[in-house]
Amino acid sequence: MARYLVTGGCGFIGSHLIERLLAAGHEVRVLDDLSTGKRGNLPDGVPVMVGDVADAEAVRAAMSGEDGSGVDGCFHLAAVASVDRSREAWLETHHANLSGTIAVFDAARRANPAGPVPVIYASSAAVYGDNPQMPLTEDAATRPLSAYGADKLGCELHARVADGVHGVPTAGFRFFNVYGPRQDPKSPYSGVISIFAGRIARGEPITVNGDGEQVRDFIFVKDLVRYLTAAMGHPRPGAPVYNVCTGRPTSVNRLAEVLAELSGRPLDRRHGPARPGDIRVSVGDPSRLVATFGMSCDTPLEDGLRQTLAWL
Ligand code: NAD
Ligand code: UD2
Repeated sequence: MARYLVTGGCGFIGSHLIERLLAAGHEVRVLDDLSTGKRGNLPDGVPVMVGDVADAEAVRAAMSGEDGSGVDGCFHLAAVASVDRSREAWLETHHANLSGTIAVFDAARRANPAGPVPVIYASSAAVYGDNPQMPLTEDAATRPLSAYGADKLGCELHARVADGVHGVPTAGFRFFNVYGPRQDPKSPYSGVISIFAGRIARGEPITVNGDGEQVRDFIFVKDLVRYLTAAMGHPRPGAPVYNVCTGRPTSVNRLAEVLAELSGRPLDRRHGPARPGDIRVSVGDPSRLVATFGMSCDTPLEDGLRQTLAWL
């Protein structure tokens, strides 16, 4: 059994990852500033250090632990996970999203007397920006449109430095649109599925931005965390990155219709203006993921949506 640090562990994806790590018998501790995460997302007894991932001292302390026990690896998920927020607070989100990642890589190289420990970190499909290739393979051109996407691309570049210069093994995962239980439906920065699911379940109207024919590749959170844990078991040289996606496109309109059908509620759909800079098509090619880890993201959208609605 191993001991891991999970940054951002009180958040949506982090809490599912921790559930899986604990079920496998691992020991976990968390560094989180509780800006969007909640302690209540985690079972009692998981130690949470409240601190900023961009604070190098806090990250070092979290990796070494109060008793100096160290860790066998780090899952790095802490970030301001919002494109909109990165527009409003450019420098502040940059600290969390890129400086925080460098702080994690830096601490990982000194985390153990035995040598650097692996870091599995969250990147994003936002690194592709407006690249219209469909589906997107990992070697498609990266051209981020947002500070969020630019910082995630920066994380991938620094992962190469971590690996090549400092011997820190890493794996980066370009998450496409993740959904599932515990994605906060009340946050204005939340994903479309949790916003629509919450509103439809309460009998409230939903607002579709633009014509609703933009498409996304929605991935169920419980599928995603299997790759993170698998990657920790098999660190690979060369700072690899992987799309985490299904390869299946779903339009925003279709999503709204399926959610209304599953919840047995009438659909009150209104159209608002298109979101500035909204990406039209974002669908990933999961071939590298499947070939490397031998499993695909197989939860059908309707099953994942049912589980999401049941949680509300
Ligand atoms: P989330 O907001 O639920 O989780 C992020 C966690 O990080 C929260 O617990 C928050 O309190 C914490 N955090 C934020 N800033 C911090 C800081 N400076 N120091 C310490 N902790 C901090 O979001 P999520 O959806 O669970 O995202 C997890 C990761 O996945 C992020 O890196 C995000 O960029 C990435 N990601 C998410 C999606 C998605 O669709 N949800 C898509 C692509 C990438
Ligand atoms: C997602 C991620 C982001 C980044 C990006 C990668 C979330 C919350 N954000 O951004 O972190 O990784 O993917 O490209 O998962 N929409 C509506 N009405 C609403 C809300 C959204 O029509 O009330 C539309 C929105 O305009 C967009 C689509 O739904 O076309 C998806 O929006 P989103 O905010 O869930 O995610 P996205 O793809 O912008």
